[in-house]
Amino acid sequence: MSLSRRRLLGGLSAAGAAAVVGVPLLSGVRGASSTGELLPSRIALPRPFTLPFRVPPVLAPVRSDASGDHYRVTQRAALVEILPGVRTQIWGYEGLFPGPTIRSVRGRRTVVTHRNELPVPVVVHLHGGHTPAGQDGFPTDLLYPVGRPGEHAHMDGAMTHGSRDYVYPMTQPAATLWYHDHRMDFTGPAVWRGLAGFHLVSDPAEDALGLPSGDRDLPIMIADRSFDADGSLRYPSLDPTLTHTPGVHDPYGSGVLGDVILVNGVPWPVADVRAARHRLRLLNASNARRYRLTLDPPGALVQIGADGGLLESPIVHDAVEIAPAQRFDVVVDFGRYRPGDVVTLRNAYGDRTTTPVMRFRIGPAGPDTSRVPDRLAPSPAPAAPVTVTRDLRFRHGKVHGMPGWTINGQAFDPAVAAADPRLGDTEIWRLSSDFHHPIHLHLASFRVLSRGIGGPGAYDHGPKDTVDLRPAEQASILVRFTDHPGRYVFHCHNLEHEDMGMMGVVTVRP
Ligand SMILES: [Cu+2]
Repeated sequence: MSLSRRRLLGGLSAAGAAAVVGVPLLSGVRGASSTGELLPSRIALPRPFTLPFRVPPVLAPVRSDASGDHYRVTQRAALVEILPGVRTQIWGYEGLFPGPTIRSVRGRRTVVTHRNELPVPVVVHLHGGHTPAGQDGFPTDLLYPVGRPGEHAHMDGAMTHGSRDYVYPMTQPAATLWYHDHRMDFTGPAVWRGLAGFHLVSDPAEDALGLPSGDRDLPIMIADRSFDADGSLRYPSLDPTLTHTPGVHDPYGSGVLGDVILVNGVPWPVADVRAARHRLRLLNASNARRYRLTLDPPGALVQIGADGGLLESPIVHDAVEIAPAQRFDVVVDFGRYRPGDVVTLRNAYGDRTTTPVMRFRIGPAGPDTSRVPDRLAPSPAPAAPVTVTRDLRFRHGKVHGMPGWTINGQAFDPAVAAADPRLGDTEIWRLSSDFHHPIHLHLASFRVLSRGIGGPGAYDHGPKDTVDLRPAEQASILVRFTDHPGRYVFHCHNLEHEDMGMMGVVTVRP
């Protein structure tokens, strides 16, 4: 039986079971909120809201001069305490999960020297970066481990040993970006093990808005994970060395869902906050899980930014739906609560352990001069005439004779361009799906023009780099390719789908 039929039957039976036990059916024609299979933990889990929230450390530059800000990051394995009293080996940037946060200022060149002390090659992608092709982390541009040169380069890829610089011009507006591993065939397990961190871009225009800042500007990386009996991160790799055989055991080819919700690497943490406005930079760093985030007691999530930067005007939501890789910058006014109150961030798409996300404990009120102006960013420039319209179908299919995921029936081939826009051109891409596919385009942010026969959805506004396609859905995006010619990728950000073929090359012709 094919994976899709197995998955379809599994999804239907899960939906039926959900109806029987009274769990509300969620969006998606197949009755599930995420495409994937739950991988249960085999170890006792802590009670939610018992562990302290923490913000990843901000990385200090090793040098700042006229050439830009220079950083050094070593990728290595580390033993960390995620579950209380339990040691878990992670792979981390600087041995941390999440990795340290890098802060850039618009227009100031940022150079990050990555050193690979892991046992496998790595590729670093700055997700949302407007980056030259050679610096973008093409999936076969491998950085081999220190002292362990690869015997041969991957067909058609660049190759470096030990360490290399990634040079980012940062000619882009303020935004919440993130960096993560992007090696061909093995991105899912590498990110699951911890290779992900924030990269925040600021600019003077954003600074002048008066948004909550400093210790009231909180990056919030939400990622589900599962743990084995020995405390290790559990993941169903066919090849746990992550060197030869890509892919996961049946039935996880549709996506791996964990049962522990980590926020900045901490299971269901609790944060002490002042009774004042806070900016929450929500990032879904999960492999496959989608969330519908709400506050309990109910409260407004005022969206100010999307993947690629600020909205033109704030949008008030009572819930935010966030697919893998997406970012929503929201402002929450904890000043509406009384000191001593608790406010819980919940996932309406969760089930048992995946419903709670984190909790805020409201402390004393203090002076709060922050504001959320009605105008946040200028309107986007009027679109240039559209030169090409492309149809891209994201579907289950055979990949090298095995069940996998395809774009227009083709599995990823780094040597074949699935799209070849000309530099400067504006295109419309019509994307369609069978299951949930969060579609991410490198290099260029885009606008969602329509979803199905309607306009953009409630969560489609602003500059995006990842659009959340639900089952049997179609969306059109408007994208302009500027500044950088060369070879990039677009792909599903369900990382199991990406590793099993659902990626295409986009070559921007000069
Ligand atoms: Cu997908």
